[in-house]
Amino acid sequence: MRIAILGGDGFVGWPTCLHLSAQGHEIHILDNLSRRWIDTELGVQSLTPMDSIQERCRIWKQTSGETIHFHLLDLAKEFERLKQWLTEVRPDAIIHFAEQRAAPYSMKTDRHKVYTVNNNVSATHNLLAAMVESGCDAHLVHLGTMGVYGYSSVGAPIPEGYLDVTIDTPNGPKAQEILYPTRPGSVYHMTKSLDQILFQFYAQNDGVRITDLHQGIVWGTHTDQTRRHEQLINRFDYDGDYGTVLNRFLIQGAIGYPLTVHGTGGQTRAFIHIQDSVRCIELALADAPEAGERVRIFNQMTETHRVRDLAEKVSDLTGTPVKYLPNPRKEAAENDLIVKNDQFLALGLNPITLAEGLLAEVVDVAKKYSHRIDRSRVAAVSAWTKDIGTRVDHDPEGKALRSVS
Ligand code: USQ
Repeated sequence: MRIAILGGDGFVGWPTCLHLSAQGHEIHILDNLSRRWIDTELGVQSLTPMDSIQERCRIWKQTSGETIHFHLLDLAKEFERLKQWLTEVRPDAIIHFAEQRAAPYSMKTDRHKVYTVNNNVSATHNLLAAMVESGCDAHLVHLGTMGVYGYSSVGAPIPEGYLDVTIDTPNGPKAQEILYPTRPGSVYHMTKSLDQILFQFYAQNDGVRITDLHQGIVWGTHTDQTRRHEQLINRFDYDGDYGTVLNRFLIQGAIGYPLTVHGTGGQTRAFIHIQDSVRCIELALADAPEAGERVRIFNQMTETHRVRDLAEKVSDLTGTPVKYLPNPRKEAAENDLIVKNDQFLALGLNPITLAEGLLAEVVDVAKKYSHRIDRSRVAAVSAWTKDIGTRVDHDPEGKALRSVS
């Protein structure tokens, strides 16, 4: 297949490009490299030394013999160029990662909220409108998030996107299937909720074939392909805005920085290893819906864990203590979470779980590159509300945080 990977320079995008290229697909990355600019804005860098996208593609060609094409394009701002590109290249499938993906970054200031909404919603809508206008009938696979469901403790398993409900009508109760009601916990998660409505409309109105992957928190760093050459290494975020919880704990464990549990650590979240993430995308690609079908939604996760249990596990592995901190986020202190993921299991996913070996591999990577870590950027400083901001003002090492925000 000829596959366009939008946001193919990112944390899950890059290993996906390599995984699908290794299978013989023709890969085209479209990316505006905004993630690299955000590193510059925040004054942080990936834990792992990351080459330019052109250099990464050159090394992949040298290592595998396969070509990955790179196109510098801003989806949210360059609608006409996008339309022209789709008309000329006519991909069979499009994988859409090209959104600002960090919840803390999206809550940082009003400017970051506006940027996240403008960028994410425009990127998705431009893509859909351009696909229709250019007559591109590619299967669109979007990276959504488990966070669209919210984390209230209703107690029922979270279904894969749709909920069967009964509505009272004057003629008696009627059964209906609706999109699971969204309850986003950040501006970032809200944009993915808005994406769902855009997809529902374009699938129903124009017959666009869409799969939306509601992904959990990705952990790990290497995949089979990124291991093949030092310069194919994946990016790895540890800072308070872009680092995600398990990877952060593993890095903190590696450098002896007290593990930063927010609140009681009673938050339960869904997780998936990066190797499974790229495998799921491959499975979803091979199972495209027909034109006119409703959006196909998968829960892309393999297990759920409570934050404090993860911290204890990493603490046991590394000997670094756990520190319970005021939570910079507005979220339920404790929640349960049961998630259905039957569709990927039925398609043949054999989940990688939190094996000690894989946790230790991440700790080893973190130790290898620990000289690149700026300890002052580890603490999470982006507060969800102004009130919370005044309460969250010291990192686990006792330093004032406001001065570095
Ligand atoms: N947390 C800590 N300590 C930390 C960092 C986080 O206790 O040092 C807690 C947070 O308060 C939160 C939980 O861990 O309760 C998860 O935080 P996270 O930063 O790992 O994940 P989140 O903000 O939800 O976002 C990440 C990705 C996002 C993806 C989402 C999947 O950045 O792109 O969509 O995970 S999910 O969470 O399932 O919606």
